[in-house]
Amino acid sequence: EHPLELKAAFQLKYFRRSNVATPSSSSEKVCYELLKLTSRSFAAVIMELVDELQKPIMVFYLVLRALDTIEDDMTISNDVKVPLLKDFHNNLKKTDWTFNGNGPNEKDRVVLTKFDQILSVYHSLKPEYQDIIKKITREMGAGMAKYAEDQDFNLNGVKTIKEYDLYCHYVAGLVGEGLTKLIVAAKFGNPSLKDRLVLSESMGLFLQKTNIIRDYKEDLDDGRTFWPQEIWGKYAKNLSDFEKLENLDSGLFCVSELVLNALGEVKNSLIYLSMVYDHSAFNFCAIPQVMAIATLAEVFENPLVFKKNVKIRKGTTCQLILDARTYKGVLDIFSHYLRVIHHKCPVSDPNYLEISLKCGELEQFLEELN
Ligand code: RWZ
Repeated sequence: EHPLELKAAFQLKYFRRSNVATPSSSSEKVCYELLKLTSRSFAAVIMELVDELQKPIMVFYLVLRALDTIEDDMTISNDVKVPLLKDFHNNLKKTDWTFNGNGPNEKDRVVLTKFDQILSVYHSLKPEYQDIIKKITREMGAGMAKYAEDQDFNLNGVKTIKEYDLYCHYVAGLVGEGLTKLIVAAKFGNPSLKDRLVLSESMGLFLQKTNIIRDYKEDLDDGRTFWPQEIWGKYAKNLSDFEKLENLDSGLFCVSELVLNALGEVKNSLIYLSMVYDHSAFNFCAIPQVMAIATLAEVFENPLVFKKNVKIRKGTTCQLILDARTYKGVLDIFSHYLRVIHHKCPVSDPNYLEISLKCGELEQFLEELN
């Protein structure tokens, strides 16, 4: 038997909201501008959120974006970076903190040079929301500091699947946890979501793992890698071997196993989505998930993964956003792309049996919900 919410959510229709943000102060206006500058896609879904959640989630996003912009900047030495990351949550107690130490080419440096504007909006939020944002910022900053200091991680990347999940927890699972706590505090989701953080963890991990698979080439060119050695080590001696055409088959087998690993998060994500009541919050949560399953189907068996970051088509993205408005629409999207993956998998793939089993299991789970 499935939780009642699954049945209930299935019946609901979600409609897009027609009103837009009406900033009531100059700092709010600056924040909406920063949001648009740093992510057009995130800005669009955040703008559609109900008023109660719009500012908290916007501030949460901008604070994490600021943290991320420090972590990402290789022109900042570790002596400066590590304490900055560890103490970042303490800046939220201030009203005037800004940071001008990013390299001139850091594209999101403006989020830090105008951080006082973000602080002004942060302090206007309900204390409950401020606490959620601060706690996640503290944990993520600590996690980022840990990885910045980890010589082995910076030289060799992620070793085991367990380490892979832990890295994804810090950079994405925690985001899911914070969003869930904000959604539940605003009474727009089932209160038991707060006690089932494994569900929000899967929401974050599904997105992060998909990005990591897709970004192979870009990350390799930047001298980093997040693919876990426990997986790629079965298929190559060095991760860069997959770039060579003669290793294409083993590269694609490796992608299969990574996709199989990511599909492990799907069940929890679908249960999570059934527990989000508010239509705008549902959209906000569902859109990235449907984009992720479409991306997994796109990278699966796709040699271009080793040449560039494979993106889904613009038109596909638009259709996905429209279809993800209902829970049934989301289930149909997942059914479709799982079938695409299932069909693409060649019998010669060493993961063929497990992929078939996983896709079959998920297709059955989806059917039971229908
Ligand atoms: C909706 C419950 C959005 C979970 C994870 C989804 C995304 C990948 C990117 C959680 C600002 C975007 C840059 C947060 C730091 N993780 N993460 C539910 C979710 C935000 C910057 C980018 C991170 C980073």
